[in-house]
Amino acid sequence: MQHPDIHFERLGEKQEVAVIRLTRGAKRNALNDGLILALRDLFENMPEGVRAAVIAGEGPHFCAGLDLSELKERDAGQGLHHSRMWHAALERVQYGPVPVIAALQGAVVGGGLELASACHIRVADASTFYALPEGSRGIFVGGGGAVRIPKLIGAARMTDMMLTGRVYNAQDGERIGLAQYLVPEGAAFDKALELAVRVAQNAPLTNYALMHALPRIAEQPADQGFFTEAMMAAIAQSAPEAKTRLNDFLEGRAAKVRKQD
Ligand code: 1HE
Repeated sequence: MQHPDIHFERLGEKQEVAVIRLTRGAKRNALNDGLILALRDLFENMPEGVRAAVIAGEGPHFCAGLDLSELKERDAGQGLHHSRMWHAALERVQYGPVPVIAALQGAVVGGGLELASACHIRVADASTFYALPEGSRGIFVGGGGAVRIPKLIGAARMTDMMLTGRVYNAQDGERIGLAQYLVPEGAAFDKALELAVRVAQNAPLTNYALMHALPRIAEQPADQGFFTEAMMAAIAQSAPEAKTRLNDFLEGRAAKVRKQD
């Protein structure tokens, strides 16, 4: 994958983790159309053997959102298609081939928060702050934020962020559910990579179920959700890998669950 504003590399013992770094630091990793399309292409063509991904930004900020310099010339029809382009790209992140962990620092704003909310796990360092400045720029979210962000923090908090320009700091962001992990300043990437290596060790069907079945089940009425859950459970447990792992536990070869300090 070649794009001037994305650095792609593979890490981990078996090169099982894809690291995708936005390298447009001079523009605070603002997402122009080229970058959005490159992200889409990258997730559509993830190399064989990759089992988890980390997304990070170059410099002190994760992402300043939509590249505002590209916005001003668009009419309504172009705006619609532009938003749908973001949807298609971030859909590939959320429902793509592998779980994605966002390493957050500094600004996670506007479309940057939309990108982060399409990821499966968010790790924020202490410098992180979250905002939806669309409200004050006279626009609206267009990258799937209206669907994904209320699922994380509720519609009331998102409404407040957009109506008042409220900025959440790293601690409050973790408290309300914008990130699942809060780590000291500068530590987000290492923590995200550590988690990605761990996620990559799961049975692929378990990861698939979490990425593709769980969010759909959560949208279904309970009766249908229970049924879909049963289907997914049956498929996952029938895989040879599941049987091996269960035997490993029963024969004392697998790690037990231990209390964390
Ligand atoms: C940009 C952008 C951008 C920075 N588009 N160029 N997003 C926003 O409304 C956030 C706008 N950005 C900011 O509030 C600040 O830049 C930051 C808090 C992210 C960082 O501040 P700082 O002081 O570190 O950097 P800076 O000096 O403001 O910016 C450095 C350069 O990046 C500067 O360009 P330069 O040529 O003068 O050096 C900025 O113009 C440029 N830059 N952010 C374009 N966003 C699918 S719909 C989604 C809708 C949205 O995302 S709306 C929210 C957009």
